[in-house]
Amino acid sequence: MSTNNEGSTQGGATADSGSFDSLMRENRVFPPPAEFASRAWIKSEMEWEAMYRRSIEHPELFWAEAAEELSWSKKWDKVLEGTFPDPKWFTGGKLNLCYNAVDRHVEAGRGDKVALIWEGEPVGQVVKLTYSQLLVEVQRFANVLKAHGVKKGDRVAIYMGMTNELAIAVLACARIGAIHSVIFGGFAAHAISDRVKDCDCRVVVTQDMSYRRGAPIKLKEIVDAGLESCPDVRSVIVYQREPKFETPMKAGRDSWWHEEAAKVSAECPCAEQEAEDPLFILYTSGTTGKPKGLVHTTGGYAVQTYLTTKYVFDIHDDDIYWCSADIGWITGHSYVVYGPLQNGATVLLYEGAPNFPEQDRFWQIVDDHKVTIFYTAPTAIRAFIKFGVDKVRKHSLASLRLLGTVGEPINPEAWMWFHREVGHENCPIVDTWWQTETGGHMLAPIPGAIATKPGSATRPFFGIEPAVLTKEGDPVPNDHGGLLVIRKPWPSMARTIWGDDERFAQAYFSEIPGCYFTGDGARCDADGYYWLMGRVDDVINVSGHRLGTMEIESALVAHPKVAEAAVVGRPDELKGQAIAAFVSLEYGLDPSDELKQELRQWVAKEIGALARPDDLRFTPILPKTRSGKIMRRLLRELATTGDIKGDTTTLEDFSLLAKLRDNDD
Ligand code: 6R9
Repeated sequence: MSTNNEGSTQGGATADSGSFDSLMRENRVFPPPAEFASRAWIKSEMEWEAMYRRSIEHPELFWAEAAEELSWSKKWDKVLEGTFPDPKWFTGGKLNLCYNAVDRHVEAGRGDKVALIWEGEPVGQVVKLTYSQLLVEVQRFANVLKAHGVKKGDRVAIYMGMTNELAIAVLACARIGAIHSVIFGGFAAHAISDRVKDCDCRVVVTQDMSYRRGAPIKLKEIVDAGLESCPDVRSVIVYQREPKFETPMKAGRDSWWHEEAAKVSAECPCAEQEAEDPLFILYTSGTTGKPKGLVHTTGGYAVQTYLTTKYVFDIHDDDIYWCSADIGWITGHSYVVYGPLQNGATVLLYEGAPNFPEQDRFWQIVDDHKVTIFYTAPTAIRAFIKFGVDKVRKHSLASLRLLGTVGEPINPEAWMWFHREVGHENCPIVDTWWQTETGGHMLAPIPGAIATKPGSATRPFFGIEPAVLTKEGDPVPNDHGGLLVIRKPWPSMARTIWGDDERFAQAYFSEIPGCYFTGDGARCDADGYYWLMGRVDDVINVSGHRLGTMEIESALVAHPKVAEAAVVGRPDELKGQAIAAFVSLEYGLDPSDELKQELRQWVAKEIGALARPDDLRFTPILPKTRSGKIMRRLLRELATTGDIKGDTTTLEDFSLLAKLRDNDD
């Protein structure tokens, strides 16, 4: 394990716990519907087998053929050079990803096709942009960035809500070779300043506000608070989402997007990028307190996001594609923006919450826009189940032909509900396993070819060689749990952590020599299907969002009244995992309900509402081993079951056990 905390695994998915074997086995199998398969890119398991085998035996040929479906201004010399931790893909090749996502469709005469459909949260606010219109907007904004001094290789932070302009800002960066660093709009001011400083952004793009459950989220004001400690930021460009709100603007630093765009030309050539030039940085939680800025490069990322979108979503020209993830996460980067637009798809973006103004908002959107492909998170599905079946049954949903899930393991009940109530038993469900680090899908069924099993991410994508191993690196027999690793480099893998090659090598390639270590536990069944079992490190997954327990602990101990804190995940029916915090206060301070609320709120303010602890308990001291390590296993057990029955022999202070039990609320 990458952490030295005793018993630090989350969710019990360890290679040696034996707990896998007690899990119920899921035996249902759903073959691809015949009609779906008949018009799919890949029509049978036999066809898939042959392609998969070839992709593993001749990866360079396979990926070169995929790359040829995109536009390169100079062809690569070599498909793959080197290996973990530092492989290079398509070296010598030159391309521009914005050109591939936008221009080439216009040049091919498809400029009138709708590229983006934006649905605002207030009902009735819809803006559609064709590929030609998108091209104009992207060029204008690229010129705005240039006018603000942004050059190739510069980092641009983007903190926005779900708007067409967010996609435009991302594409404009790609167009001029600037490296975007999108910060999820739910993060707090502190998280913004950390990220802006870590990769030294001088320009920030934001918007005045965004709607969430009817309430305005004043994004610009959050940016202002974050930038108080970032004096190097010289320009803040603000998209005006809602003119009716007053937005504070700082003279000399802030400007309005629409005013700046009116001053520049609508033509901006694409910068020629080397295949290995960085495209973006995206921060994600790891096992330490500091989020990692994962760096993705251009060529390999373009190819794999293009190809996975084509085959896993079986995307065709007449599809209306909706991925409900925010662009602020990797899913939004790869499967709202780059993957579908490179395929020339029509992409729907929704600004707001699934339950606003009513709990059937998503289904209303599906029917209104005749969505054909719908990709969402298991946590959303579990919320829909809770809303009651009448909400979904009110709508036709007849346009849907494919469903997808991502972000966390899906429980078979939720899978079956999605299949029955949303898919009407004739839409394949693609459960896609992948990570910020992998850039694109790694395990996922090809829907016309691979039968699905509820709860399994099924088989590897082409060119991907997964394995389930013990901590020592030995293969684990079928149907036994172990650590999920990837044996060979793939094109869309992250290349490093911004400014810290060593941490990158250490975090992902030192655990099991020669392999990429995913941080996930899994088992593989006799049919070669993978079943994900959750994280095996100190990362917890709350509603499909990754959070490091150490990050939350650091936020807690930053509070003047907190002496020490430990955070663990516990199972939660709706969110997958919930956050349980154990806090010991500075000497002489008394616990109180007010303080409990204050600390929960403090974390929300420091990191963002998604990190607010669900439970917070005070304890005089934290349970530690004799060597001083926090016994998270005990805390997890306590948070999950309310008691401690497991092994406590290494506990340093046994009198603490009684106190911990007493404190159980
Ligand atoms: C794309 C994304 C990655 C972690 C990953 C795993 C979990 C994602 C999953 C899944 C089971 C799936 N995860 N997809 N677990 N089945 N289909 O979510 O990236 O935010 O980096 O999270 O999410 O634990 O390691 P990211």
